Amino acid sequence: MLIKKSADIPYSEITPQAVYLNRRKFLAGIPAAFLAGRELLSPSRRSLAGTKLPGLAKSPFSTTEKENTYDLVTHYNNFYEFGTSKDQPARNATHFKTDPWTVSVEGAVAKPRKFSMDEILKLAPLEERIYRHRCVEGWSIVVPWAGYSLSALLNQVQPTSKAKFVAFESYWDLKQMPLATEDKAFIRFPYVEGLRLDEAMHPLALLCVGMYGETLPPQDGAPVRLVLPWKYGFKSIKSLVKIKLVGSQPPTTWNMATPNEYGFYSNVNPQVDHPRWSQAKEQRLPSPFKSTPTQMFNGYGDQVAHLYDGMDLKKYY
Ligand SMILES: Nc1nc2c(c(=O)[nH]1)N[C@H]1C(S)=C(S)[C@@H](COP(=O)(O)O)O[C@H]1N2
Ligand SMILES: [Mo]
Repeated sequence: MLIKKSADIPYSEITPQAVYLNRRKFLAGIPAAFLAGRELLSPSRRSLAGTKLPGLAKSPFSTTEKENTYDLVTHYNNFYEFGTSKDQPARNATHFKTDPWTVSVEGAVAKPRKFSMDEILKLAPLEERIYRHRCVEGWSIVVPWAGYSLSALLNQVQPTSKAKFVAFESYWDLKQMPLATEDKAFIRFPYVEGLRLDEAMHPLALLCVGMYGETLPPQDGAPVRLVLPWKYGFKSIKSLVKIKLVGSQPPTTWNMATPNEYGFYSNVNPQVDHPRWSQAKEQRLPSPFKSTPTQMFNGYGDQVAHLYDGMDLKKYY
């Protein structure tokens, strides 16, 4: 297999240092209340969702494919905490409280700590990354996300040699998410996901704080989520509250629910079918047809294929 190791581009080369420093200075000058407080802004025509994230750097990882509209991306969601149908999260998450918010990063690390949302926003320069996003159900979209590589956050806490995997956990509160029970949603809560440490450190793995140049709307995983473009969408865990570096493979929500259908790796693979449907083609929304060929690793193979060298991807699905 021919592999171009774009994964080895150092972070400093992706974003020029000047942009990084300006960004820090810029964000430092904005009061936390402004960054967090959507009430202070006049409502945009995109509902009341976001606060602008100015000065986003361009990313070499962006696709040039046509972006889906904000309206589609925010009204066709999987976020089972707010209901299991595609239109429910947009309606049920409207009042989701995402301020104050902290993300705890703990486990096999030298410097465990909690990060406030304000600290997360200032940790590294925010980039716009236009990624293909492929749901295991068969549909796909193209979204301009905002954030930076997850590795920037993980490096802050200094993973120890015991850290081999990373476990992620979503926010869960029955008062705000009355539909988030196993009997109503068929999965267990809190929603948990996991990656091998080298996958989590891959520069494509995005710690995402926004989309379409604004902070994330609740239905898309506010205030902070993962986006892993080479994996099926369910790996891209929303509304993150905990990240734990661990020594062995952590449990993951969809694998616990249906282990024969959803594995730990869940790399997009047109040659490995879901037991109940083919994965060879996808429905690129808003097209009503499942007519777009699905690409290996969702088209990110040049970047990520080396992570799986020597692995039987039918076995490690
Ligand atoms: N906490 C949580 N994260 C989640 C989900 C969920 O139900 N709960 N759904 C996943 C699935 S199946 C997909 S396809 C993507 C959808 O992200 P989007 O709605 O922003 O397109 O979120 C993923 N992250
Ligand atoms: Mo999904």
